[in-house]
Amino acid sequence: MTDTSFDAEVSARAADSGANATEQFLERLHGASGGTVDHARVSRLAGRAIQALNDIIVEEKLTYPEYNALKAWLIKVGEDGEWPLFLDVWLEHSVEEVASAHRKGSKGTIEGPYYVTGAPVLPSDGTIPMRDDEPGTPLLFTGQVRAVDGTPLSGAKIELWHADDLGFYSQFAPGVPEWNLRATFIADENGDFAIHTVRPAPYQIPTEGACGVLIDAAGWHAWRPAHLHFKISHPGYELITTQLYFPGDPHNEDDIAGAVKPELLLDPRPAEGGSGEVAVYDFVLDPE
Ligand code: MBD
Ligand code: FE
Repeated sequence: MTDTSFDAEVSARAADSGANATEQFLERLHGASGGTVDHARVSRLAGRAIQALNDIIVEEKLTYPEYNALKAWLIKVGEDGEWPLFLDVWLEHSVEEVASAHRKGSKGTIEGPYYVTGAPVLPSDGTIPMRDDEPGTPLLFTGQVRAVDGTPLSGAKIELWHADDLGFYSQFAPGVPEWNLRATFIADENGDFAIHTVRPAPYQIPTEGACGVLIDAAGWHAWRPAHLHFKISHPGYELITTQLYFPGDPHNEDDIAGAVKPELLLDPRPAEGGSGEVAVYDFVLDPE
């Protein structure tokens, strides 16, 4: 394969990934009820956002070329389907901080753009769907789901999704089987689970679209540390959306999405007598 065809393939994947993230988001939003518009709230939030931008323009003496570059870039974000990516990378961490500030249980963090519903359902002890030759270090992830008062949460749902060893998410990169590295596990009567998967690689957000243009122009990097995504839920308890990370990843300190918290670092150990690694983590849910 020549360098050019490799670039073309990576580029196609980035564009698909943005379009799919936009489509997935809108599909899920249409399922949710609309509710009535609180005009006072909209006026306050939109008014403050517009004022903040006006203040920056005046304080920084924004030029017309800069204003036009901004306009062109905003148009491109939409064309590339990268609003979910942009918002989840640069703003969602603050939304999550506000939303989970009252919690006493396990820490959450951002969902990101690559969650989908309807993954295969597996028992408490199972192997996530993967290819026969799935690259990467085998990882056994075990733990318990319980309430803040210590009650084991029998039948809790553990939804897990993550990138493969090359940093690609199924349903967002072509050529990956539909449910690869995505599943919902059902905890046993003691809230316990044992999930077989592979360790994901550090992940570079797609750099071929508008977000990549911004990253390049600003001289930033595009990296997120390797991470596993989860949604943990049980009736009567607050759902936790979270991610877990691996110690020693150089991007734990400078995650482009600002989503790493010290409580979310795993402590993987070499598997005894087997290949790969074992990591243990318990999820503690707040009552509703
Ligand atoms: C990801 O995999 C991710 O988790 C986030 C937050 C943004 C882009 C890609
Ligand atoms: Fe991710």
